[in-house]
Amino acid sequence: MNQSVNEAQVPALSDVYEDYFSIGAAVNPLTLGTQKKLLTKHFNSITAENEMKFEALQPKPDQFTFDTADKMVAFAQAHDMKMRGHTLIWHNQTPDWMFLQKDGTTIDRETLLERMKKHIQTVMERYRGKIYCWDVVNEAVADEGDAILRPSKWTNIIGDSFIEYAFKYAHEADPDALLFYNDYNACHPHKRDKIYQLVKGLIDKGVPIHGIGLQAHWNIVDPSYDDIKRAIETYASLGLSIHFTEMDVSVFEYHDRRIDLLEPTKEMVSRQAERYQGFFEIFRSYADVIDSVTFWGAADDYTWLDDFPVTGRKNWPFVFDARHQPKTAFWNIVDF
Ligand code: HAH
Repeated sequence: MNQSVNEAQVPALSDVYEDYFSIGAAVNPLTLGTQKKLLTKHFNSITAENEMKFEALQPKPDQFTFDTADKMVAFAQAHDMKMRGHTLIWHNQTPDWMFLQKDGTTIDRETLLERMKKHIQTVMERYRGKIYCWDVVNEAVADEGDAILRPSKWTNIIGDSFIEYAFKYAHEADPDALLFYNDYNACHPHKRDKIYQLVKGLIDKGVPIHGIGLQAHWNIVDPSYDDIKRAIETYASLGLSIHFTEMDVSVFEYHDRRIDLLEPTKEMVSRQAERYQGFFEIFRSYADVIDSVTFWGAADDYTWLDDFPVTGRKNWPFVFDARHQPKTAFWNIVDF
């Protein structure tokens, strides 16, 4: 086994970035235990990976299940961490009952708006003062084509205005919470321009929105540094706060579907380290508009990418390895 570095010589990531932005990690009930030491040392913000999604908080009509989410909020409070809320309205991980009447037919617009309002109110009021910002709407923009929004049950039943209602209800439920629109591939020019148009439209209508969340599920080649800078500048021109909400850097290019590796190649590790350095250089240079950078996990022993886009394929996307030791990528982002 490799030797561990002397813990005292490893600076805390959130201390290094104290004057720039908060440093977050997505957590779940497993990692809150297995990664506790790492989390409390290096991170000053957490996000629940799955436990605050619709299906987790209201699996059945009017039956709210807050136990696990409450424990996560308590963890954040006990360790003096901020907490981001993820996520209120999304086309995934939302139970079917939400869109159906008792007889199994689709509900009408007014009923869906009422249900939306009730969910947002119940969840946000419970965590008022404890969750400082929410991804109110997640991934509503279409990847391809000219249409801005992806078709979903939300657009089908309510229409495109479902987004305005979600933000309005969220603002009513907790006027102090910062409200975000969150999406992936937000640096790709085509999608970036659509997200910009969507959010600009909301602002022009007076919809309460305070920030844009860029998920940052990136890899060793994509997106380009230029596209990231352009995206930050484009979104910042709207006068909103920018959060990188779900950062990980896959060692595989998106179309690389090989499953033979038991560990990343030397080349993958060094390209990843170089990419992390480039990303954080950009983040630091735009720190006036970036308020938070959250990793979608913390260390290589656990990542959703072990099942995406290839089920059961190990990935190593973070700056800490599976033994929670700093990788070259870590040193590249703390030495500047
Ligand atoms: C994210 N989708 C979700 O926001 C998050 O809630 C989930 O835990 C993991 C990833 C990302 C995504 C993607 O990168 C490509 C296609 C669909 C979804």
